[in-house]
Amino acid sequence: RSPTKTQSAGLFQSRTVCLSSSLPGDKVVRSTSPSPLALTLAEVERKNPLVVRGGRYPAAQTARLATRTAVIIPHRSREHHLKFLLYYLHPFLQRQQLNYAIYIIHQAGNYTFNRAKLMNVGFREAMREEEWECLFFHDVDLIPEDDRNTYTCDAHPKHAAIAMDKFGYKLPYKSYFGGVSALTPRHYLKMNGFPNNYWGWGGEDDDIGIRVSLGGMLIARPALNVGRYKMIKHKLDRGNEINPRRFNMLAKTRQSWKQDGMNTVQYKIVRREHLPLYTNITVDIGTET
Ligand code: BGN
Repeated sequence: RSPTKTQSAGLFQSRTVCLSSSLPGDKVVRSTSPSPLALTLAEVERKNPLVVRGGRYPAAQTARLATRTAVIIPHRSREHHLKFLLYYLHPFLQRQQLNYAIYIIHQAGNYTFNRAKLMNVGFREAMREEEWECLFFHDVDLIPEDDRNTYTCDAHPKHAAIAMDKFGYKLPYKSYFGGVSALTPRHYLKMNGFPNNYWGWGGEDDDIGIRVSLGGMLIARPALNVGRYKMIKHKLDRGNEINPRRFNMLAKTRQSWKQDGMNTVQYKIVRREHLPLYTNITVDIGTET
């Protein structure tokens, strides 16, 4: 198959689409499907008849050869974004003939959001279900634009979201490791997973980037014209306020990474649901200590 551009640009092209329905000044979208405000999960299900319970695609024809990739998506109160991501991601992953599953790691309660800790939960809970070869740690609001951006792992941890529209399709800074990254279980354990103590917005992705090098690894990246993503516009969420401690914490990663990460993560699973389009794991990750 020759690689092609995905259709993901279509939804956003040539008009301003404000996907957060609560924002004032929403433009009414008249043309083409899907209409951002009308898209339903049932519609996404209808378009993906080969996806089975838990949001899995067994890639039957090539099952023995296909890479087994788990996509881990931390989430809270972004149902609208999730719907769009699933709309694009399922067909995208199927075109790549992967043996995949999508895991939504839902933070229970109202305490400040903790993206990196939710990733640690996702890693452990996904690996409990299957021996995944590659894990994609994926923000809910990023839509891949190019089919050549394969959701498989490299010899080193891969930073996939290197060209986001909001940063003018280039890296905002050289060591940036946010948005979407891909690690094998071996990579993940080598760097003791992700930090558990970043509550609120900012810094955790920089910490993860530092851990990659502390774990003796490099950062792999796709080409700039391949690692392209559209970000669904939104405001800073309530419950995900900017973390004022992030500068101090980042200065100490070198001292703290071995005592904080996969070897210390604590949580309680509230619910595990194998829904038609994804596995939903609701988790109580506690609060800041
Ligand atoms: C950086 C943030 C990242 C964020 C990117 C892109 C910090 C730590 C202080 C040096 N890092 O500034 O977390 O992903 O911007 O928005 O705030």
